[in-house]
Amino acid sequence: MTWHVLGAGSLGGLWATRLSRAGVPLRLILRNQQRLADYQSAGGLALTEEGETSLYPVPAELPDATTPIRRLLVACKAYDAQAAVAEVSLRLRSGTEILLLQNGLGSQQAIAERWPDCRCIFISSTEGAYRQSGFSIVHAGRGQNWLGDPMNPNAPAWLADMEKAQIPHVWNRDIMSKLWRKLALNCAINPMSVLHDCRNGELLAHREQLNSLCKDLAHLLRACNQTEAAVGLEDEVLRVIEATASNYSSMHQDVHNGRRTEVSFLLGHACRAALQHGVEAPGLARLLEQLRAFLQLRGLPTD
Ligand code: NAD
Ligand code: KPL
Repeated sequence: MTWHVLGAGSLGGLWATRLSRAGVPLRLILRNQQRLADYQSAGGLALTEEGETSLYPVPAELPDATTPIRRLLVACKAYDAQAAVAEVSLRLRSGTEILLLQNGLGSQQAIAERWPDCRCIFISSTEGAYRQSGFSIVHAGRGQNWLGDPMNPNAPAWLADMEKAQIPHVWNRDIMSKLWRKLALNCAINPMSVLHDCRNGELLAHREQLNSLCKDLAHLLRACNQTEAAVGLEDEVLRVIEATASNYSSMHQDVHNGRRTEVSFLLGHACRAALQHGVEAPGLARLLEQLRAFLQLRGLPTD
């Protein structure tokens, strides 16, 4: 069955090139005629891995093509994902599988609710990729992809395509726990790295604030029935900070490059969940307020 990849950016490109070289049938869906023309002049997607670059002429089309879509990988940012799926909604069929490769939470649930006849698979990824230019992607860091369906624990047969394409993956029967845990790590690390304008390692100078944020986050996770995701949270936050000490967090990189952040699906989502569950999380609320003020001052969207 053909895969359609919506969002030919860093991670979408990384998946598409590996599927393509494994001979898996796939098509890219590009935003508009201009982007399609640019893609055609580039001759395909270029992937650089360990210093070697190869070109993959993956066929591409526009959202309004008329062929049905049975398997759709959505690799847009969380704030673009729902609108992107809406652009191809006439092509979706009952039972179409939508693979949602977004960081944070909120965008996946919105899509699953809006297209209830599709099977939505949520993905949490720690792979690293960035775009060097238009359609040139660099595979920057090895990682893992956890996939799961909160409504159906059965693993789909097409994981064999991912195996063939050597895309690291694990089927996870409790994907919500994985996504909440990652969200909590991102809430503890990313906003502070932006506000202190520092690399992850330098956050160790703010142990008290990290400790109080982790308490709020663990309390919130338990209130959201995510008890397992709360276990040992602070220890893991410290481990991640040490392991990524010399890196800038993804949110720091977004701000530094003047790009919109995914705040609404990370700390924003945590604060909305706290309100919904009546959880007192003053440290999280203050951090969100400070982050939004900081983004506004730099002319960046606060949602
Ligand atoms: P990206 O900005 O590199 O790519 C997103 C692509 O989606 C862009 O090419 C954009 O043009 C396209 N797009 C947006 N709206 C579209 C539409 N309506 N139709 C067609 N295309 C559309 O983003 P990314 O870095 O690949 O991130 C995708 C998600 O994966 C994010 O939630 C991010 O947090 C997460 N993530 C990224 C990495 C990474 O290393 N890049 C790692 C882990 C998680
Ligand atoms: O995922 C991350 C990010 O930068 O987005 C880490 C490295 C875990 C920091 O939160």
